[in-house]
This record gives sequence, structure tokens and C-alpha cells, in this order.
Amino acid sequence: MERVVLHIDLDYFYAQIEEIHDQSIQNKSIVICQYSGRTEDSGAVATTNYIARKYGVKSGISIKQAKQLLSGKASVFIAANHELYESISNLIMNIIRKYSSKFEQLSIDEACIDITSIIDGNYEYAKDIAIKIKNEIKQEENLICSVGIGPNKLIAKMAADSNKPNGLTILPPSKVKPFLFPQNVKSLYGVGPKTHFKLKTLKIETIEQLAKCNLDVLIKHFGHKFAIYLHLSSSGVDDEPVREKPVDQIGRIFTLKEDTKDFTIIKQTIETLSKDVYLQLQEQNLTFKSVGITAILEDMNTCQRTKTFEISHNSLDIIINTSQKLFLSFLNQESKKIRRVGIKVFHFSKNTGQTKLFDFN
Ligand code: DGT
Ligand code: CA
Ligand code: CA
Repeated sequence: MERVVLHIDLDYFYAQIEEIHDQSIQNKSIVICQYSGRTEDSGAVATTNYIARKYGVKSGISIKQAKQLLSGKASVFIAANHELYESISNLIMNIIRKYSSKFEQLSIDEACIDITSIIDGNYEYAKDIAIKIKNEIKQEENLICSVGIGPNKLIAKMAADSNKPNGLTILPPSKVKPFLFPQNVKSLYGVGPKTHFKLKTLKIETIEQLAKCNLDVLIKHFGHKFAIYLHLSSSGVDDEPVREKPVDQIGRIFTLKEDTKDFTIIKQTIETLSKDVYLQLQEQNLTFKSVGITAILEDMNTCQRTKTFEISHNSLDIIINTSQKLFLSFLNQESKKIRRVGIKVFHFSKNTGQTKLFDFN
């Protein structure tokens, strides 16, 4: 049976969240900044609203460059508040999840659901579901999103991307090729600048040309696996099932104000990070067997240490104490200063309640 997949992507996600929390910035360029904490302006742009994008201000450029592009224009620069964005993301994922038992979160602001058995081949029903989801997200969180519907994950995602913000694009099987074929190959998910360049040298510009290119030619230039991907996806074929991925680790990382070997500073940072990790663990009702630390040194080298317990735990104290011990012994062996501090917990199992007993030891 032909599958039907619905893909949701929140529009200018971090910036939209800030906008709904402070209506006064709505008509300005909004730049969400990932400050590195070094000098006042060092860091990169995480995202921007659509007003800022008109001036070329987008994810990945430096904050300095964004300030230059927006100089003299009404704009606000806001430090990214990941805890807020993650908690809103969780709320939205819980809304989407209700619409199908086959749910997959793809990133902080993207998810897809398989609605094949719900709509029974009728794309009109699919449209109704999309509208219901859009309305519920608007009503509950006051956020807009773009939705795409198609016969697989790839087409649903590309459909959602093709009409933003607040779009709804429906591509039943008969419309897939007319949608894909005229587009430039760089619009195909998975075709980055390198592949785009190589395809250009092969005189392949459109997705149609890629779909009609001999597979052996593609294999010669891209290797077996990627060639097959290019061959199939350019014809709109994608067999990846929608499948919920279990989280396999929860971690946080922080850039210190300055490189240091001072344990009292690192100790405090660990406490703050541990509390964040612990909150997420509780939200997902998980217990862990392993605690790990990451130290990124002044020369950008990255070192990891882990401790694995015999039994599962779910206490904040164990996260804090274990990562502090790991850091202390690491500092004793390492002469270089630390630039970034990270902690994580992993080897999860579901919290049955019984493991809580161990926390009183
Ligand atoms: P859209 O979907 O084009 O309307 O805009 P966004 O902002 O939702 O972009 P998207 O879906 O690519 O990314 C979702 C969020 O992930 C975005 O709001 C901020 C974050 N993000 C995306 N790209 C970057 C990046 O290069 N650096 C950092 N730090 N965060 C990023
Ligand atoms: Ca988005
Ligand atoms: Ca996204």
C-alpha cells in the first residue's frame, strides 16, 4: 500500500518563540545569537526571523557580520535560551505525537508521522489532519509551522520546505515528479555544496537530469551507497520508515568565560549542567548507568572520561558527584587549561521506581 507521511517544521523556531514572548519586537529583525562568551560580540547566529533574512542575516553567520548587515535598521539581538526552546519543543512534540502512533522527532523543531492507516488513501483527510495539527500548535503554543504531506519522509520534508512560513503543501504520488523534476539538484535533501559541484561537472543541473542519469555513472563518481540514494531520491523514492528513536544520551556543554584549570569554577559549572540534565531525565522518566564528562582544551583537543555503575541510578547527587570526581582526576593528569565543560548521562533504562531505593545509599 502507498504510504502517506506528514512532516512538520516550525518556522524560524527560536526567533518565533522570542517574538511571541515579547510582542514589541514583532516588526523588527530578530537575531538569535549563540554567544561564545569570549568577547562581547563573538559567536554565531543560530537563527533569525524572516525580516532579518531579507537583509541576508541567517543561521551560521557571525554575530559581528549580522550587526553590520543590520546597522541602522530596527533590530534586536537575543542570546539563545536553549532550555526554553527545548521545553517548548517537547510540548509541541507531544501535540504531534497524539495524531499517530507512528511518530518520529527529526530535530528540535521537526517531526513526521505516518498517517497511512488513518487516511486510508484519501489525501483530503490528510489535509484535515494537517490543518488540525497547525491549529492546535497555534492555539496551545501560539506558533506557526509549515507542513508537507507526501508518499514518504523525503517528499514530505521537501514539500514542507517548499512553502514557508505557515505553508501547507500536499503532494500525492502523481504530483511528486512534477514537483521534483524542475528543481535544481541542490534542493534535493542530501545534496550539499560538494555533491552539487560534482554534479555540475557532470552537466547535471536539475533533479530530472539526475533521475535520468545512468546509475553506473553515478556509482563511478559517488560510490555505491550514495549513488543509489541519489538515483532513488531524485525519482521521489524513499523507503525509510517513520520510526521513533529512543534517546541514547542526555548531555549539556558550556563554554567557560575564560580557559581555566581552577576546579572551583568547573565545579560550579558542573552543578548547573547537572541540574539541566537531571530535569530532562525526569521528564523522560529514565535512569542511567553511566556518567561521562567532556573537556575541550585550550588547543581545542577534546577529552572524555566515563564512569559506569553496576546498577541504574536517577539521582542528581550522583550526576554531580561523579562528574566532579571525573573532572578532578582529569585536571590532575592534564596540564592544559579547559575551554569547554560537558557532562552527559547514558546507558538508560526506564525508571521502574525500584531503582530509586539506591539513591538513599
Ligand atoms: P525555518 O525553518 O527556515 O523557518 O527557520 P528555523 O529557524 O526554524 O530553521 P531550522 O528549521 O533550520 O532550524 C531550527 C532551529 O535550530 C533554529 O530556530 C535555530 C537552530 N539552528 C539552525 N541552524 C543553526 C545553526 O547553524 N547554529 C545554531 N546554533 N543553531 C541553529
Ligand atoms: Ca524550522
Ligand atoms: Ca528544522
